Amino acid sequence: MATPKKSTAKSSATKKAGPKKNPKDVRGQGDELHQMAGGDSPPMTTAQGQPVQDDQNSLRAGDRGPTLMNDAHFREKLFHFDHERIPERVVHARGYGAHGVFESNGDHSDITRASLFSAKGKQTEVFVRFSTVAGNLGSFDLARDVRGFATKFYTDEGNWDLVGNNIPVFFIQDAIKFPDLVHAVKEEQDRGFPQAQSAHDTFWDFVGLMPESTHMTLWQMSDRAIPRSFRMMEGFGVHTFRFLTGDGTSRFVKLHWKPVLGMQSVVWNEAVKINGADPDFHRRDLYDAIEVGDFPQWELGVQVFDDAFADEFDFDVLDPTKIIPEEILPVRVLGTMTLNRTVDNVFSETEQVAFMTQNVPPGIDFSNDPLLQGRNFSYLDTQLKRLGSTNFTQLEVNAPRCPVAHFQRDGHMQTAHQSGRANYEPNSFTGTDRGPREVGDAGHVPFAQPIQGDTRRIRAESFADHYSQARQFYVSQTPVEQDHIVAAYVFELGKCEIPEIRTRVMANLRNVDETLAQRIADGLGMDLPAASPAAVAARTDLEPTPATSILANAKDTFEGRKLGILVGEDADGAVVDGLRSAVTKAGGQVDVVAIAVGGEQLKGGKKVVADHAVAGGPSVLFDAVAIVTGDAGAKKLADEPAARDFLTDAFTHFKVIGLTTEAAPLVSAAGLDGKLDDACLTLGAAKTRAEFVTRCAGPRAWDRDITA
Ligand code: HDE
Repeated sequence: MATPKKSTAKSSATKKAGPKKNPKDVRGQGDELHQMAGGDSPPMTTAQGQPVQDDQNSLRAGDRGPTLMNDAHFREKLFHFDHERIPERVVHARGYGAHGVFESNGDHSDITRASLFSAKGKQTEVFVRFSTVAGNLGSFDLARDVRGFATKFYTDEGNWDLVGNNIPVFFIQDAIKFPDLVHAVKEEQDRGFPQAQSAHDTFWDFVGLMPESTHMTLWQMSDRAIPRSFRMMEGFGVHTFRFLTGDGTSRFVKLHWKPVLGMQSVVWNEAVKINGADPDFHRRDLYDAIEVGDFPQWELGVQVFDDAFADEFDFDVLDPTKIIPEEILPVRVLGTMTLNRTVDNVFSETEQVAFMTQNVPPGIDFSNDPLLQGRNFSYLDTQLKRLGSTNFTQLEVNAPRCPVAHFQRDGHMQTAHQSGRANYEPNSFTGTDRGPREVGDAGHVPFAQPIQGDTRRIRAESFADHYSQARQFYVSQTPVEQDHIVAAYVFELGKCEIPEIRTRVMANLRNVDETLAQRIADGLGMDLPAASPAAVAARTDLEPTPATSILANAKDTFEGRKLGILVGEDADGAVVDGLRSAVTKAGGQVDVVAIAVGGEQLKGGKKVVADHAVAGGPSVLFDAVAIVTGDAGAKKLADEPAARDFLTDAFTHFKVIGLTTEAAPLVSAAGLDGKLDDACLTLGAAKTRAEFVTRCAGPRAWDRDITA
């Protein structure tokens, strides 16, 4: 039995009261470590402002006695810690936010009186939160999922929340089905998995039984659901909204965000590996871009139309499972948003930001889209549940930047100084005692819509066509994108354990496109079932809409993208430096990867510092790669499994690859002898480096033969 240590400190209970220094031996190494950490510190206080004597040791009765309940600092510290978590969002739990500014490109008062669009150059502060839908807060960024794209505009006539997605249509037509949809896609209740995945029985069970989901499911199986970066995805308001002018004229609008960098996505196998290598890939990308001053930008635009135009379509513009092709109705750009500031504190800002579709300033109003109407009802509840007080609008990230004046009072965590005598209206006081008054037509005047009809639970017949636009989307994709859609269905349905669920989805897909259905069935190794009954057969005469394709609209640029240079021993430093400057000139970034993160010895003895060890910096983290090595380094790289994977993955992910001639042993070890194509460029003199970077700006090598 161990002998109890003898106490060296005397009991303070018998001593005179007064400030006392802790004996050094009680703090152990604490003091020294703190000194090593260095730096000037402000005095630590409790939340009540009292200076803290000791933050290392709780208050004890005697040297080895029990902890005392009158240690207010300890009690407060643990109390606060125990309450740190608030409920995560039911959907869109995993998100990342940033601040920025929206600038109007002109006076758009011909379509809306919304003040943020009233003059060229007018700036409005914004906060944006991007998110995945299904995964929990701690899930990974590259899940195959819809991305939320929610923007809060702090306009001078109150906040406008544009709570959109990166896919222009939705799974359901009526808000009453939203809880069912979300239950189906989230982890299954009897097992608690899978997380952040639609590839499971309950999701496909639900959508297989809901033909209205088919259109969105096609988008979700497309590369839109695995974006390369938040900075490279479009955003959509999804619903039809209304814009109102000063004279009360109403027009319908569909809202669009267009990324200035153009659209880019990753391939599925890459997404799967990114999730392992860097689960925070998207948030890191956004954070890094803003921190280096490479501010992401989007143009905000609208498709504007009136009732007569809406009536020309077979479908209903109130149906959120439909788009209006941009080829038929082009997007009118209203201005540009720039994200230029990362958050200071993720909890206070990104977690506590409260978006609500019903937040609209004068000049913006709603249509009768039943999904939008349901959302307008729902979002307020969520905020109360999550933020715990009706005063959530007073949190800095949610507070309007324009003056706020009303007679709403009190409540938990009220921080506003609501002074003056009258807290009701009407009142006969004057001056500061009187309080605010309504402003009539200067306020938010809702669109005066005549309403008639019987009270019924109905789905309008104009909402019945579930397949025409699904088909239109599929045929509008490039062959490469169609391949990806097929592969995604094969992957997802392959994860379903109940064959009938798979069969039902396939029966729906036959209504979309026979070739699509056949290709998926072949991939799954199953026979095609009979088509499910369709209320309205898919129209085959709709013109394709190439605006929905990512690849058909990709920009020829390396801006905002990243080259990974795998450097081997004895590499030519001039090639590394030359690539770095060429990429920087093209607006991209470079990360150096080496066998060890400490870096690599270059020819001539200089050392290059690495950003990643190759085992932690696989090629999936980069848009294009270069292998720059000397002979000795090439042999070492060839022996290193992670270096071989670096090259084979880049090759099978269709990436542009640059190689110095010395890299040949790695090429052989990666099994690529005789397979390098014209997107694999030899690196050497400045000219070859420039050609390589130009090629990197182009598309991936989609025609590459990646079969063994
Ligand atoms: Fe949401 N949605 N939603 N949603 N949604 C939420 O609100 C809801 C829908 C969207 O970054 C929740 O604050 C209902 C469509 C985004 O904070 C919740 C219905 C679209 C975000 C909620 C929908 C969206 C949310 C969860 C059907 C695309 C993240 C936490 C009627 C146009 C916002 C929260 C952020 C968040 C309800 C459908 C987009 C539960 C009831 C359609 C981007 O209130």
